[in-house]
Amino acid sequence: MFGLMDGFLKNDPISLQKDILYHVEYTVARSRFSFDDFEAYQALAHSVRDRLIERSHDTQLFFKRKDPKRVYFLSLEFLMGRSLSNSVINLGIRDQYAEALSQLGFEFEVLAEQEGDAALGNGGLARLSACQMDSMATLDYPAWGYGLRYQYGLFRQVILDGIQHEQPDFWLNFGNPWETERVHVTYPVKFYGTVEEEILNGEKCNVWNPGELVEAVAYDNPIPGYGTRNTITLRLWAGKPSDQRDMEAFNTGDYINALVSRQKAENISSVLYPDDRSYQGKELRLKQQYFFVSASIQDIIRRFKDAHSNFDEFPDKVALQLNDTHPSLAIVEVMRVLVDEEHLDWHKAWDIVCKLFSFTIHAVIAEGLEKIPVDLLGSLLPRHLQIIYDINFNFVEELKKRIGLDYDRLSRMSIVEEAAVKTIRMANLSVVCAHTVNGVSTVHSELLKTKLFKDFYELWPEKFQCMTNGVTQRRWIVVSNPSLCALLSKWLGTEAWIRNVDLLTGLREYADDADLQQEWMMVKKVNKMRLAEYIEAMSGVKVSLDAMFDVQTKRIHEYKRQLLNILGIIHRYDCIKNMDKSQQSKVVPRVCIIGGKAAPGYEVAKKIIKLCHAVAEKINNDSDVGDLLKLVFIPDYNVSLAEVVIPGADLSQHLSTAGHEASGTGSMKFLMNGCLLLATEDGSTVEIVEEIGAENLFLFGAKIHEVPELREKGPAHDVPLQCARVLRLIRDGHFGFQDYFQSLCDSVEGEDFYLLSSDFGSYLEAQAAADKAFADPKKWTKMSILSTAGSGRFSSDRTIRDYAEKSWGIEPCRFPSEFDG
Ligand code: 9GP
Repeated sequence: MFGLMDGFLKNDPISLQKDILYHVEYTVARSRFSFDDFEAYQALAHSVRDRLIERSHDTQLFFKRKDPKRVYFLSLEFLMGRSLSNSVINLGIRDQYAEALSQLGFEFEVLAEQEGDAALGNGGLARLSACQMDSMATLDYPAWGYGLRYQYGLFRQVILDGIQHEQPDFWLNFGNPWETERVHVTYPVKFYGTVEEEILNGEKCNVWNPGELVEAVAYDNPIPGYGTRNTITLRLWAGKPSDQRDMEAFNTGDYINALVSRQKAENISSVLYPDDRSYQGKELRLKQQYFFVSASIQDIIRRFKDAHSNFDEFPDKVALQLNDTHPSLAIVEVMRVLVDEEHLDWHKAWDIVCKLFSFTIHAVIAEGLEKIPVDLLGSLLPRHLQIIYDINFNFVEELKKRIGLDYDRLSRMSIVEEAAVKTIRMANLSVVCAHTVNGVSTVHSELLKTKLFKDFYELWPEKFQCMTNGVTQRRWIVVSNPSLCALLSKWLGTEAWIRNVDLLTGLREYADDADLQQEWMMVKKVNKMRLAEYIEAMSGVKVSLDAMFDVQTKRIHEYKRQLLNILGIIHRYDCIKNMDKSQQSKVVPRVCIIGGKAAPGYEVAKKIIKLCHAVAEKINNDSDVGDLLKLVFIPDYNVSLAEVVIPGADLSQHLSTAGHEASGTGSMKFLMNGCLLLATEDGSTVEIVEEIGAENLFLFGAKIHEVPELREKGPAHDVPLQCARVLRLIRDGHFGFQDYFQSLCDSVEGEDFYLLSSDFGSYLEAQAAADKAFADPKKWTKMSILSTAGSGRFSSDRTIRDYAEKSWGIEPCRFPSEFDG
């Protein structure tokens, strides 16, 4: 007799085969006697999804029964990448699937390559959200992710003649087998209109009569934990027209316009904004923010009300995490619902709201903080503007009592900025309301206290916390580097590190072991081969596996200083050209790999990409240089490419001008994969140094406290000779496009805001130290082993535990282990 808790689906290879063929026939609707790789992938994905859904149902029912406090992670961006490999690994059934497929004549890896990336985010913040979802599921936390289901994710980067062009990412064109559309989970979201004061049951209240109504429909994406049956949900909202409004238009005979307005509703969730640093003042962006916030809050309140009737219990059952300021309208929305719809007294509502929110900021500089013009907010969300004014009024009154009439400080701290264009400071709103304000590295958390939110820190020091970022070892070792995964389990004698990454420190005692070193180098070689094959297929450039693979992959930004890297490459090229044969024979060969997208309107970043291509063209075709130096740009860098690039890197560069990178999480992925870092003492590097020791990486450049003074010196400071020579080569047209690149050179020889010229000397020294270490394979391999061994602190498991304990106040809620499997 079948028991309800037995699990419907079996995971032996025969059952898996049956399920795959079932989906070929009935879901993909192809004959089970004839289907190609893509169709096989689709069927495979659906069979995996069935298993995820089963677990997700069990998890939700279990949560419902236990009714724990839940955390709701609100983020406008999630950079999930591919789901197949990650899912089957977390479900613990990868080998069974591989066997099932091979009997059907398919290879798991080949089918996995058929999957496109879900790129619903720009960069660091978005990929961090994805890692954190994996950790929340694995650590059994009762969590939900909420975001937007963009129809077009981050643009595809196409390079033509070295210039970046942006093309739409039609990621849903071939369907998305992972999601489930919940046609019955929809909420109306209001926009525009007016607010009227009305008397309801003898009480004055504000009634918002919207001018536009859009329906939010839920799409659920299961996120399986590793080594647990718990599978949580990432719920993404898409816009669809509200039947109510459409009917009015249809009834008045305005058929065409009614259909056009359908289109308008879908536009809300159609496109991801592709700039990772600035979103100022765009109406559609604000609409997107409110749309996802409103639907999420309605969903959260509905779930709460299913089991509770008293809002005093709300903070005992709900923690809301604001991933940067993008979802901070949630603060205002909860206030609106509690006051206007649930008719709670203002002060009581505010008291509840202040216990709900934890706020993490990912920016470093004040200019990067989001501000919304009052006119825009007032027109789109008139009731919200009133509420913000009321929150601000109460806050400023309270503040006056605490600090007196210090008008400068009052105006700096006010949520409303009275400038030429009056704006709402979303970061101030978040800090005022949140019970915790988190930085993403120790350095960043200090900057928040001493610079960005100094006034607030002095007022509420207890609110400020550090939650050093982390990445998930499931994706960044187990999925992307299976050879390293096997080696780690062998030498540690256990796979337990996949859930408890601190166990990696156990490698330290073998760092000098000749056998481990030998195996370690073999693993690196296998991964370099995979990367070299990709490079050749993509660019036609053949690279030598004996060369050091030196990688800088991340968004292109002036502060991340890809330009410094390119100037360094030109210097290396120039040196090689001026050497005789015997000197050349001592050069450590390098393959320099750069990849990343520039925001579409960011002209300087696009010029840097062009310069990279121009330099690559010259170097790669120079027979004097041969295998001693190659430069390749990897177009359209995304999560699935990162899974190939990171394991194959020997060295990775993190060159941000000190004080500009909040954390940086790429470095953590490279570190886990035994890649040595060449970096400034910025963001998370400072903590990496604490874990692995300064002797195991290559540090260079000005320190954070030195930057202001160097900038003071300004344009007058001397450009070092080596740097000047490199710039002269560019200016003289050595790499073509002479006029086009002048402004890049001017920026270094002029203001040099990002300190390329002043850091150039120490950058070259760090590069020379890296060459020297690479020439000694034993030393290099030991450093590499110690890098992986010291990477445990940078797991998102640690980050999420920190949040759960110090900020959200939630406990694990694990589906009973007797049903694991
Ligand atoms: O620039 C930060 C990066 O340093 C950090 O690692 C990441 C995650 O905290 O967030 C980045 N910020 C953004 O992606 C957008 O502000």
